[in-house]
Amino acid sequence: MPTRRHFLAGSAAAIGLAPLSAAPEARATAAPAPASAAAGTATPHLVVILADDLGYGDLGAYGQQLITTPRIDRLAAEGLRFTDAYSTAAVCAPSRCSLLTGLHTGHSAVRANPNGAPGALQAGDTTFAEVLRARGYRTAVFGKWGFGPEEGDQPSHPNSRGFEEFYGYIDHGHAHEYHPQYLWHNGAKETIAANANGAKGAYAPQLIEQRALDFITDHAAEPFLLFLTPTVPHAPSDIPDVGAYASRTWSQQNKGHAAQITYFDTLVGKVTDRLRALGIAENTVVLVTSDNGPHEEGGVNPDLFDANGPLRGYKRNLYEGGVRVPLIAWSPGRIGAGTSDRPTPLTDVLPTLADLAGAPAPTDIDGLSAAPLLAGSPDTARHNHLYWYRDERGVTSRANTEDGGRATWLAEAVRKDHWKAVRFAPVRDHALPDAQWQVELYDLASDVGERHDVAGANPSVVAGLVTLMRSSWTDTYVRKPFGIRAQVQGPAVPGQAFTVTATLGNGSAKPWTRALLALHAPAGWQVQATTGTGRDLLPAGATLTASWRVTPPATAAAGTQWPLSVDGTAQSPTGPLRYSAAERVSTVPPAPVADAYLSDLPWVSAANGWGPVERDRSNGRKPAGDGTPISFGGVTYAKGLGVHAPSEIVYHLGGTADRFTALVGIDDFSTNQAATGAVKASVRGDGKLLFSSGKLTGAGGPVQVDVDVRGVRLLYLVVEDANANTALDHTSWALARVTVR
Ligand SMILES: [Ca+2]
Ligand SMILES: [Ca+2]
Ligand SMILES: [Ca+2]
Repeated sequence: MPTRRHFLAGSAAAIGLAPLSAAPEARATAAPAPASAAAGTATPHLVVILADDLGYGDLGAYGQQLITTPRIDRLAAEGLRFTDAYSTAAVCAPSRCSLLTGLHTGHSAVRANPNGAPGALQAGDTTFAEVLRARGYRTAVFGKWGFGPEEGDQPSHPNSRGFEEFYGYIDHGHAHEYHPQYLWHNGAKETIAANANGAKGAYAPQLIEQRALDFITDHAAEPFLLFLTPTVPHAPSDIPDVGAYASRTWSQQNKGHAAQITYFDTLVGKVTDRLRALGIAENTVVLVTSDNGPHEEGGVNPDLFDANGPLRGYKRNLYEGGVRVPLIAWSPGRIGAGTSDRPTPLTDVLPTLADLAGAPAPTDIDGLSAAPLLAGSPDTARHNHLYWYRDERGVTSRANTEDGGRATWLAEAVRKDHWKAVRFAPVRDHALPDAQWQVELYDLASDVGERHDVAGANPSVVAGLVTLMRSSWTDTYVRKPFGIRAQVQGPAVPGQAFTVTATLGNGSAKPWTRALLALHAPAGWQVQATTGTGRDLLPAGATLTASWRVTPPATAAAGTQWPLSVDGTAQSPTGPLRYSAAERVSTVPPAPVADAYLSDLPWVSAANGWGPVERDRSNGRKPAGDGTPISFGGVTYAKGLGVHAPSEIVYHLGGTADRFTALVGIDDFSTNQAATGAVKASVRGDGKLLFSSGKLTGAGGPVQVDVDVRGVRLLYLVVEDANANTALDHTSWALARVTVR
């Protein structure tokens, strides 16, 4: 169905709408910042700087002897240094998902690095940017995003997840290039000419740094969130100049690695220098941390630098060295100097930022606010326990040695007080009975290096921690509605109504008042609410749902995408809120005025299970335009549509057509490979079933379609799998054609 569901906060999505055709009125509905947040000196600027693979022992403030990090060391001396901070995973993608959403790896959407398909944030994920945007924060992420797909305008893109501005890498693998051919700016690729043809003319961390510093300057007068995620010191150890390390006797990789860490330190210093130069440092909170433990990739030797300090393990291990990370909270006007040993996972970042900003946060997250601790209060909530889950295919030698050769095994860990349990499953199945897992227990109070497994002497402690592992992991974690979610029942037929539905969810802990939903459509479109759109009181956990009938004028341009936006506003105990969902609807193309093959007409929408729908050829493989001629039993057809289950193509007939005819079946492209393909084809008119093929197979041959479509406005050609196996479901609608009276 041409139905799109988005879930996002703030007017961030307005950026994604930029290339749309004329509809300036709707574009102008981008949410203004709520007045109280925009004006407030009480509302701090927020900066989160995330290093990539920076180990617990990589900073001078955490004991580093060989690499100099004077700027961060100074922040650590002036601010709050955490000795027991943790990433929620030992590799990039799951760690970053948890940081953004406040869910640990037993609940989060992305629990592993990409393996085949990229991990993606979901429409129901609420990031800290979405939370802050609702209170009027200007939001940006610069650097590595790390969640696919590598496309603009999709739910896992930063612009769809609350960040108004993005510059950097969408894709996890692309982020391994320090001299990329392009970086993304919002929804578009920006070519980096200096790196064309393998040249190393522009160092990406420096391009990213410049955007970040510009963002601070541009938004110094309003509350902002800057999420800065440079790719250093991740492998490879590329850097234009190894600086002070040139004279060392180390390998070039180790020199480059040390220089990357010092570069990160300099970057943090430039950020704080900029904040001071603008006079806003006192009212800014800066967090500096890392996504996982130190790596040993690309020839880097973490042991040379004692990159994990006193801890056991590296990136990829659930032992402390893989997940315990530096964390420094600095704010000259708000945070006193000190050290905290509170076990603090990075899931706490979302609720902490929300607390600092006076923004409601979802109650169904795993993080707890550490804002009272930053303010010096002893009354900061503590976690009952911390949980980690690992499902990785990647392996490196030191990490594998520390894991006793189990680096690719499914693993879990729990820390409760001074106890730490780690367990490994010999089969990649979380449901494996507890007795088959290999479990270890360490007493961090006396053995922070996890060298003495005391599981045998403490069976009841082990049993208790294993119970916590079991209860912490959920296959699919169902979220409570938070913020706004909209659904458009398109397409839009000029002169006819379609339905838009939106829900505002108060997933926070406190009641909201004066909750209101408002739909904004292009000028000249009629919008008629068919339900109430407001509630005086929206209690914690409650939702407000509204529907509208929206009618484009009969003169609306055909075949055009139009923006729609829904605003959900309310008053929270800490101030006004505005959540916005940006949607699009397409007006249908013109109806046919003469007999035509469908492959010669523009469609309304086309969904397909394997690459795009092909015109006048079979589906072929995944790329566009690679299909062989449409063919059944050796007979070829010059006209038609090549698809692969599951597929749905929608055409606008506008009530002008008479008959639809086609020959539908499993294409020879499939049959010539194997007898696996089996599908069911159907034709619907305005939602009414007009034709159903029964099971189609290569051996059974194609079926003739000949249906009366008089009065039908929207024609749906649907192909579904029919044997619980979508392999080789290449299906063709040969000679698909409408006749017009
Ligand atoms: Ca990393
Ligand atoms: Ca193809
Ligand atoms: Ca099938």
